[in-house]
Amino acid sequence: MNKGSKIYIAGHKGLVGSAILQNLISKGYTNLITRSHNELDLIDTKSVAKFFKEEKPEYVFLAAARVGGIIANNTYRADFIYENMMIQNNVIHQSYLNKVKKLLFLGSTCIYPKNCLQPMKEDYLLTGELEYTNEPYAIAKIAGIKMCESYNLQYKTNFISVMPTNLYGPNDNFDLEKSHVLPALIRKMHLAKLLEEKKTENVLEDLEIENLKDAMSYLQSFGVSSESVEIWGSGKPMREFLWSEDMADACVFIVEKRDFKDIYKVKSDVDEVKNTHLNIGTGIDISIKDLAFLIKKIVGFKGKLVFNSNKPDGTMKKLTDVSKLNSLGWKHQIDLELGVEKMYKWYLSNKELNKI
Ligand code: GFB
Repeated sequence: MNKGSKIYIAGHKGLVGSAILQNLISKGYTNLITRSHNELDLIDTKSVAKFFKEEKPEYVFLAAARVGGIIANNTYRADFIYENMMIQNNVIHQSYLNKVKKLLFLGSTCIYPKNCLQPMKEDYLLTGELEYTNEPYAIAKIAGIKMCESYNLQYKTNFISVMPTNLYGPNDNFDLEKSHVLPALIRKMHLAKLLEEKKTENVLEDLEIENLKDAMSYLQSFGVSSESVEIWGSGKPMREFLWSEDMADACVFIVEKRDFKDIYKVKSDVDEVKNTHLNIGTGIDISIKDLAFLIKKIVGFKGKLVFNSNKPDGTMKKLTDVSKLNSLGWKHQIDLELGVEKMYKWYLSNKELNKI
């Protein structure tokens, strides 16, 4: 990939896509193509085919996906499987037809079995039952890995699948119902702190609700008050978190410097080729309870944390084995405490972007 190569970033407004775009700009890449959802609906096969035929990108970062936290995955099960399968089928197949030199497909570590051996090595894919709450999303992402793998084997393409652990960072989704745990807890504790400090004007502004009564009943439905914040589940699940800009750095590093054959070495023609994807993470995890107390400290909320076991825990532990990634020459930079501080600062200066 050279600085003038034509590079398409699918999903450039999302958490990882926006970080990949910024990373490429900062490294001096000049020929970057993006399309908003309104300009190009990636679910629409004909529009995607037309776009690839006209633009002929040389490199593709496939960061467009329907994503969300545990409740969103469990509630919109049909949307998660349909939209993700359509997006990846369209973009991967058109990348093959239009001779894209290298494609990076982004998945998620929820592809691994619910009771997977820990830390999770790439080879543990499809060795057990999946976690129920995100099974449709995981099946779609597994199909994406298998599609890249199969195209590489049959058509000699250079499509690489990377499986990031739980990500957080600028442009994250802070919706209290649909978001992932880290942005949700930052926002909940921030709102509780505002209530604690009796700054009701700021609460209304944050929620974009005019009437205080409506705002209070909305917050109550999420267990947010001046005295306490509700944490879903038991607090016992362990999660690993990676700063999205680190993730973007890993993605650009891989596309710049590594090929499919570096990540997976085919030994002979009769070799069974599988598990050719690459984990991306820090290799360090934390319990949801400890994460909640860390966020509480950074946000400065003084009240109580209440654990609600009527909400799902999801997978109890999903820690990535990052030895393959480290052996390729990449390691994360931002540790969790610094990341949460950066994330809270980003939230405070970008609140107008957050919708309830
Ligand atoms: O981040 P999260 O929604 O996703 O939840 P998953 C992680 C853990 O945090 C779960 C707990 O045990 C939640 O019950 N949690 C506590 C909360 N309070 C909250 C809260 O206010 N909001 C949220 N969202 N969680 C998703 C998958 O799983 O992670 C996707 O569903 C994907 O498929 C993604 O893999 C990265 O880590 O459980």
